[in-house]
Amino acid sequence: MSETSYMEQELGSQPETWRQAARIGVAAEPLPKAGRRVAVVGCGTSWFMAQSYAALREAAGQGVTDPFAASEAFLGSDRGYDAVVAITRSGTTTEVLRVLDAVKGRIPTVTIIGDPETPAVALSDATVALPFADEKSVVQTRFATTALALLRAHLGEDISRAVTDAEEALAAPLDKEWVDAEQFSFLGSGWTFGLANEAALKMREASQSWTESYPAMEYRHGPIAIAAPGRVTWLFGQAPEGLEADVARTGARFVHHARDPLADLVLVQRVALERARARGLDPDNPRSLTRSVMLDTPAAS
Ligand code: F1P
Repeated sequence: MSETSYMEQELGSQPETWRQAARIGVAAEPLPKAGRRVAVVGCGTSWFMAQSYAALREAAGQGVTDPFAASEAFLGSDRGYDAVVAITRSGTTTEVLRVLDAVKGRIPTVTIIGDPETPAVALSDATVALPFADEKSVVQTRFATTALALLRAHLGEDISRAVTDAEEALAAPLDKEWVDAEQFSFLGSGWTFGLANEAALKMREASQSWTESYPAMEYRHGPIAIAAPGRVTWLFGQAPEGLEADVARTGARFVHHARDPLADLVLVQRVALERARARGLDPDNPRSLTRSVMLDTPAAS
C-alpha cells in the first residue's frame, strides 16, 4: 500500500467538496421542488445517502420521498411519483441504469453523478454532476457525503456548521479502542439512520470489520444482545433516552459526539482507514469489490 491512499486523500478533501456542492445545491433546478412526490434510488453507499435525503426531505415537510435500493424500487404508475432522483458515483451501476431505463418517458429523472462521461447521463432527463467529488478509491467517501451536502443545501439547510465540524473531525484524535474493537453497531434515527448504514458498510468494505446498523430505537429490540466489552455502539444524531445507560450496562463502549452527524461519519471513515492499515489491507482495493457493479445482462425495460 502506498504511504497515502486515495481513500485518505479523498476523505480529507470533504470540507471543500461539501462547500462546492452546497453552492450548486441552492439552485432551484433540476432537483425536485417542494411538494413533488419523489422516489430516490441508489446502490450500496448511494442507497444509504438516498435514505438520509428521503428522511430529511420528509422531515422538512417538502413532500413524500421514498428511498429504494435500485434493485428493489417500486415505481409503478399507481404510486404517483413526480420525479425519480438517482444517486450514482460511477454512472455505470447496472441496477441504477435499469431504473432510469424503465421509467424513461414516464417519470422525470434527475441523476446526481460523479462521472458525467457515463451511460447514466443519456438515460437521465437531467443531471447534477459532481466531478470534483469523484474518486479513485473503490471505497466511496467524499462522493457520497458531497451528494448529501448538495441535497441538504437544496432542502434549504445551511451546512456551514457541518463543514467546520468536518474540518474538526479530520483533526480529531482517533481512539485506539476504535481501531482495535472486535465489533461495531452503528445507530441513527431519521436522516442519521442512513449514515449509520453507511458507517457500517464503510468499515466492512475498507477493513473487513464485523459491523451492524439499526434505527436507534430498534437497538434494544434484540441487537443489543451483541453489545459486550471490547465492542462499540456508535450513535449518530439524537440519543434516545436511557440508551447510553443501557449500553454501558453491557460493557460495550458507547460513542456519541455533538458534531454534525455527517461530520461524525468523516471520523468513522478515518477509523475504517486506520483499521485497514492496522490489518495490512489496501483500503483502495478491498477484497471482492469493484468501483461499480456492472452486470452482464442488458438494461431491462
Ligand atoms: C455504488 C456501489 C458502491 C460500493 C461498491 C459498488 O456505486 O454500490 O457503494 O461501495 O463499490 O458500487 P455507484 O452507483 O454510486 O457508482
